[in-house]
Amino acid sequence: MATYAIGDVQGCYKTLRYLLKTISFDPKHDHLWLVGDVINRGLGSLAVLNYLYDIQDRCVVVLGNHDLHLIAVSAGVAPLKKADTFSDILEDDKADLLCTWLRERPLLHYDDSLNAVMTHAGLYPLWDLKTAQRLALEVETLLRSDDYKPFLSVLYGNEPSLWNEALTGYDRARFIANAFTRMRVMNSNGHLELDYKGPVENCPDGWMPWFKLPSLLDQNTRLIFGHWAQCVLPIPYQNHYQLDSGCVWGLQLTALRLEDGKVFSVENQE
Ligand SMILES: [Mn+2]
Repeated sequence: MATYAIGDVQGCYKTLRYLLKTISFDPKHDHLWLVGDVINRGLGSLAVLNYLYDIQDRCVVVLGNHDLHLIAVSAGVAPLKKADTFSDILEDDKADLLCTWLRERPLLHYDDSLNAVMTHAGLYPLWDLKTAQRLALEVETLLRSDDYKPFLSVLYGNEPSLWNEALTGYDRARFIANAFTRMRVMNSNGHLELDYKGPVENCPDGWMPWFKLPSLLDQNTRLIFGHWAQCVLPIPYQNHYQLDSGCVWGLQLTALRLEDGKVFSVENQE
C-alpha cells in the first residue's frame, strides 16, 4: 500500500493515466492525493473528473483556483472564459453530480501519520497548521452550505491583500480562498500580490515567493502543493514539495510517494 501525491493535472487525462501506470497505482490498495487544479486548460477535464469521482474512496483532492472557477461557472455565477476548456463537464449529464462532489472537497488536507499537509498554492506564512486548518474549514463549510452561490459570486478579486483575524464575512472568506488557491508572491509584511505569475526568479521588486518568509509550520511537517509551474524547486526544498511540473504546458506530471519520498515524473502524453 502506498500514497502518491500528484501535481496539477489540469485536464491532462492521458498523462494522468500514463503516470498511474508508471507507478503501478492499484486503486484496491493505494491512495492518491491531488494538489488541485485537476481540470481546465487541458483537453480531458471530464475524463479526469469522472475518473477521480469513480475512485473517490481512494483519493483526496484539495481545491485549486481552476476547480473553484469550474464550480462557480457551473453554479451560474461566473462566466466561462475564452481559455476555459471544461465545457465537456458542463454539458455532461453528470455535471451536477461531478461539480457538487468537487465543491465538497477540502482546501487543506493533513495526515498526521504521514506527517504531511497538502493545499493547492501553499501555506500562508503567518498561519500555523492549526490556524490554517481552522480557516480552511470556514471556507469549506461555506462551500458545502446552501449559501455557496452568493459566496462564489463574490469570490473573484484580490482584496483584501493582507490577513487580519478581525476580517469578517466575504472579505474574510475571499482572503482565505485566495491564500490557499492563488498565492504566489507577497511582501515581507504578508501582503499577497495575486497578479504575478512569472518565474520565481523574476519576482517584481519588493515581492518574494511566499515560502521565503519565515513559516509557522513545524519544519518537520512536509508541505505539499502545486499551482506555480514556473516555480521550479528541488523536491524537496526544505520541507516543501512543489509538484506542479507544468504538464499542461507540455512538460511533466509528477508524483511523490509519501512513504519513502521517491519522486516519479512522466512527460506530457496528450
Ligand atoms: Mn492553480
